[in-house]
Amino acid sequence: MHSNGNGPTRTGIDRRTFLAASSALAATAAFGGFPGSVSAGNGAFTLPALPYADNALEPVISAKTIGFHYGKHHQGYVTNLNKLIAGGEFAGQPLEKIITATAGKQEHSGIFNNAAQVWNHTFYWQSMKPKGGGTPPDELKKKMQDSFGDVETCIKELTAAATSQFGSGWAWLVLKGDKLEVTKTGNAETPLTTDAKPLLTIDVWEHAYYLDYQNLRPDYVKAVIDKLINWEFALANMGK
Ligand code: MN3
Repeated sequence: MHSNGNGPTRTGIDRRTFLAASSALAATAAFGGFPGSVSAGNGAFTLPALPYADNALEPVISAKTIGFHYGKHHQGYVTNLNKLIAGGEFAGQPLEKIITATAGKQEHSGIFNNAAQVWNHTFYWQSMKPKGGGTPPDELKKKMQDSFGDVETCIKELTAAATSQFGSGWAWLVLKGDKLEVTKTGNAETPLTTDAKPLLTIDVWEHAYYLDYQNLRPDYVKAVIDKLINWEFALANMGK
């Protein structure tokens, strides 16, 4: 994909969209929990605020990528979901309930795909942070050692899952029973519909990295794990 640079018009629009979404959300105060309760008073879902500024993940992920990925793709899933559920049996239902109720049902595939993508992306933004990566906190480190032998093997498996997922999808660190596992899912699929509890995820759809890394998905995956991955978020999810 050819980029024509940071044209002021496009960047300006993306920033305004981002800021409008953030302030609208703050105004409704509807984002009480994570990440299921993202619906506003009228039952429609709103785009959850990013947990950091759109340039906070640079240079690993550019503000331009965040502008499209969050401002266009994530917003698009929210908008589509609202259209698809309006006036129907899923209107007003919590996001996680919609996902589990529609999973594997052909007649609801549109709702499932958009609902799961809303949830997966909110989870993905939380799975990274500026100055992330590094050594996991002790409790998570011990769990990695119990489950994989050592931290390095856990990271190696997560890297391999993210790199080898064929086509669009996600790599996940999950808790299954009392052990950690690494999994990968295609398209909008999510471990939420299984007995495994998601702890963190890496988006490996091309839109997550193509502007910054083009076809070099392994470079994106390595940089995210080394420099952005939010081990504290994974640990917090483990305890829930
Ligand atoms: Mn994505």
